[in-house]
Formats: sequence, C-alpha cells, structure tokens
Amino acid sequence: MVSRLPGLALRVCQGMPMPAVSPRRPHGQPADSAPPLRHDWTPAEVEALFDLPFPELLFRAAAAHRHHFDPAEVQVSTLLSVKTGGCPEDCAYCPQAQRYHTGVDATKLMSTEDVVEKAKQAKAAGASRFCMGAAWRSPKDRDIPKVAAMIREVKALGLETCATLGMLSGTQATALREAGLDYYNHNIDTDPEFYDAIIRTREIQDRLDTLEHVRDAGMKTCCGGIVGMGETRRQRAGFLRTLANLPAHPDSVPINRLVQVEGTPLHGTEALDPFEFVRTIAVARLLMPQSMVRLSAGREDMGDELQALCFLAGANSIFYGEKLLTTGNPDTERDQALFARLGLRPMHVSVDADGHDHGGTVHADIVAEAPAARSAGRPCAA
Ligand code: SAM
Ligand code: DTB
Ligand code: SF4
Repeated sequence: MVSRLPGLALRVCQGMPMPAVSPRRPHGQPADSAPPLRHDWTPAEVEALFDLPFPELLFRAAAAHRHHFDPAEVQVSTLLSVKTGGCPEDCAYCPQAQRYHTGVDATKLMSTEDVVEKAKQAKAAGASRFCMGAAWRSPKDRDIPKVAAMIREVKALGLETCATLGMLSGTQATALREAGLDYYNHNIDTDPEFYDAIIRTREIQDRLDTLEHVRDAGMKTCCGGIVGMGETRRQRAGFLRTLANLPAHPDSVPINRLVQVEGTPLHGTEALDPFEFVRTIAVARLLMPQSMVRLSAGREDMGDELQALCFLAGANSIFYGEKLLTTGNPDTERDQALFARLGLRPMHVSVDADGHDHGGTVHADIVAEAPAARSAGRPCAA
C-alpha cells in the first residue's frame, strides 16, 4: 500500500485553494515592510548574523520566513538516482565517485519506463516535485534526448520536475527546458575558499557557468551545498554569502549535512554541532528570504527536535522517501508522524495543462512588491 502525507493528493491533483487564514506574516505587519532582496552581502555582515545569540537569530529568521511563506507549509520533493556511481570526479564527500571504494555499484541510465513508475509512486506517496540525479561530471549530448523523454513523462504526471546531471552547456540547458524541466540542481557545495580542499576535478567557476546557462534557459535554479565537511564558521558564512550574492537568489537552496560514507576521504570528519547546523539554516533564510530553503541530506540521523528547530529557523522543504541517491532518508511513515506532530502540511503545488508550475514559493502580493523575484524566474502564485 502506498503511504501518503495527509491531504496532499487533493492539494496537488485538484488544485484546492489555500486555507483562507494563512499566517504568512505577523499580525499588523504591512505588506510593504520587507526589505528588498540583497546581492551585496559583506563577509562581516554574514558573520555577524552567525554570531547572534541563538534565540535572536531564530527569531529574526522565523520572522523573515513568516513574511514570505506560510510557516506551516513544507515543500516535498522525492529524489531518484537515474544513473548511479562510476563518476570520474573527485568530490571528497561523494559515495558515487569511482575512485573511492564505497561499495556503490555503477549502473547504466535507467529506462524511461522505470523512472515513470518511480515517479508515479512518489506522487502517490505525496511528493510534489520529482528530482532525477545522475552521477555524471556532465551529460554527453547523446544522453540529453533520453533524459528529455523522462522529463516529459514525469511532467505529464502533474509533478514538478528537477534534474541534477552535472555541468551543462547552454545548448543542453535549453534542450532540457524545452522538455519541460522546471528546476536544475547544481550546488556550489562550499565556500570558494574551502572548495579546493573538497574538489579538484572542476573549478567553482565551472559551477557558476552552469548556473548561468540554467538561468539563461529560463529554468529555476536549485543551488546549495554541504556543511560539516570540516569548514570553519567563517567559511560557512562565505558559502551562504556566495549563494546570496549570485545574480539571482537560487529558487531552492538545499542545505545538506554531510552524510559520512565509509571509503570517502571525508569519512571520520568531526561532526558539526547541531546548533551550528540550525544557525546555517537560519542565516540562509535571512540572506535569501524568498527562496525555498531545503533541509536536505542528513535528516536520517536527526531527531525530531533538531528537525523542528530547522523548520523554526526557516527551512521549508525536504526530500521525502526512503532513499536520497545512494544513502538513506527517514522513511515516509516517520515523516508523516513528524508532520503530524509539528502541525506541518505539504505545500500546495499545481502544474497546469501547459506544464507551468504554480508553487507556493511566493505569495501573489509579495510578487507584486518584489519584481526581482520574477526576474529570478520564480513561479507566480496560482
Ligand atoms: N553529479 C552531479 C553533480 O555533482 O552536480 C549531480 C549529483 S550530486 C550527488 C548532487 C549533490 O549531492 C552534490 O553537489 C552534493 O552537494 C550532494 N551530496 C553528495 N554526496 C553527499 C553526501 N555524502 N552528503 C551530503 N550531500 C551530498
Ligand atoms: C542536494 O543538494 N542533495 C541531494 C540532491 N541535491 C541531489 C543529494 C544528496 C545526496 C546524499 C548522498 C547520497 O545519497 O548519495
Ligand atoms: Fe560525481 Fe556529482 Fe558525486 Fe561529484 S557529487 S563525484 S560530480 S556524482
């Protein structure tokens, strides 16, 4: 039997209206009180946010969250590894890099039929976005029509589509967009200053170039990284500052807590203080107030209390389903119980007949206040 998050099937499939009463912003706070989105954060400003007393930081982040979103709503994505392992890159955290002995077997690209079956299951279980990942440095041109077919069929199920396939050329990005791809995930992963300690086989500039191709093709960007890789607080601030100072804030910002996999160079790294992880979420929310901040890898080892703190700090998206790409994620029953315990609801997303998605990313009145959000390619509210 397929389990599902309460209420989601109706919300996604039938485009049910949002609740009439929505605590998106504190009582009495006028709509025009949100400061404009910034892309000029200095290191000192971001570090000062990290250094705030924990309750003050959480209060500010929660206020920013409520201003732009319903804090009871969490966007739900499901991941599928459509091509696993055998990757030529050297990312020190990654179980799929061929050069490390992690026990992950390399597979060929899955068939479209099998991907669609998994997407149907994800939708039935309550996901609104389906993200297809491939362990590639970059796709070969001959792979693009195969991935495009998957995107078209997943989109036809009424799901938002996302892919993460490595570096893309401008032509490849356009072809994926034309197939109906809504989001492209490509992470900067860490502070440019710490980057060389983690990845040597491609430059951070290569990643920024891919993000530019994705934006130019008209897709939404999903871009974040990993914390707990041995970076300092200053470098965590540098990582978030780099994201916030991009030409457009990423529409989704996945914050992964390192999943330590035996065989990778980062296995055995000292674990990050959980409160420092919550601070990272809170600062991401403050720097990129209109973005979806995703509590990504690492949830399997987090208690409900830590996840609740992350939602309080402004996280409003998760990966849902027993598996990430190759590692574990909380099982769906545990997430359903967590949502029920915290009074959270899956975020309403509908995909119309033309394949345009209408997500809960920003409220219509907020869009009107912030034209920058539109130029960043965010969906208009339904
Ligand atoms: N190969 C493509 C690429 O690197 O862009 C797409 C897949 S890659 C696995 C996507 C992201 O997963 C990485 O950028 C990284 O942020 C995250 N990731 C990979 N291994 C992880 C780990 N052990 N812990 C946390 N996040 C991880
Ligand atoms: C992202 O930032 N996190 C996801 C998604 N984008 C593709 C991947 C997490 C992978 C964790 C390790 C694994 O399962 O292999
Ligand atoms: Fe390859 Fe992506 Fe893993 Fe790096 S993160 S080794 S590029 S699959």
